[in-house]
Amino acid sequence: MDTTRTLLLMGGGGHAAVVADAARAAGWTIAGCLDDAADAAATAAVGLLHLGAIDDLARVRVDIDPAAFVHAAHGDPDLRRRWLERVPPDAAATVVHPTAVVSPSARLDAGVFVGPLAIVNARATLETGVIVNSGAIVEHDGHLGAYTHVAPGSVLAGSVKVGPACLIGAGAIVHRGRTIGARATLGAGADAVSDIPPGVRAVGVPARPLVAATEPG
Ligand code: JB3
Repeated sequence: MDTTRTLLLMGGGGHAAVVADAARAAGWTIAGCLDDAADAAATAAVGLLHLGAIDDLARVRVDIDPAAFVHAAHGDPDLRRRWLERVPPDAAATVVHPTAVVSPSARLDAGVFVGPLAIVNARATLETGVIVNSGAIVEHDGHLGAYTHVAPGSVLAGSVKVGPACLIGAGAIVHRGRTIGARATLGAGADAVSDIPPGVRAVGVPARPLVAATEPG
């Protein structure tokens, strides 16, 4: 275990607290966080020292440790992308909780987070900024597009393909070989027996696109 690495978090809310716990357990030293809205008291409440605003990244990194790694820790995929784009490519940290099981043949790109008790099985590929949250399972040959979030306890069976910036809700299931289109959302507990088209929000068992109620007319 390398205990010399320093990690700076972008974001100081709930997800940052989860990433900080995982990173500490994996041997990182957490320098603190950058957060625009939360003040020092708010980030201290989740155990993080508030070091400045997001715009302070370059200065703070030089001040604390020019070799410090950075992780964009926010649930919103667009914000995570915008933040990660500001991090020098060789400084973007992938954080894996030590209780997670990640196959040696899996590929994790920069800025990925894999939470406690998650499983990423053989030949799965996780593009940049992906979150595989607590206890989620990404089975063999799965592919997760950039900034997708697989929420706690969800299960992607073998060879599932998920596009970028998707949300697979807590406890959802995606059947073997199915495709979830870019920016789609699968609701908590949904059971995706079929492909989900891009941009669609699907819920239920079996999962069906959510259609907004029409105005009475
Ligand atoms: O579902 C789970 C297990 N985790 C969720 C996680 C993946 O995403 C969690 O429940 C939340 O839904 C979310 O966690 P996150 O992103 O840490 O949310 P929150 O606890 O609300 O903290 C967001 C932090 O980002 C706050 O401290 C904000 O001040 C800060 N922030 C800084 N700049 C910003 C911005 N937030 C927003 N929305 N926009 C900004 O520009």
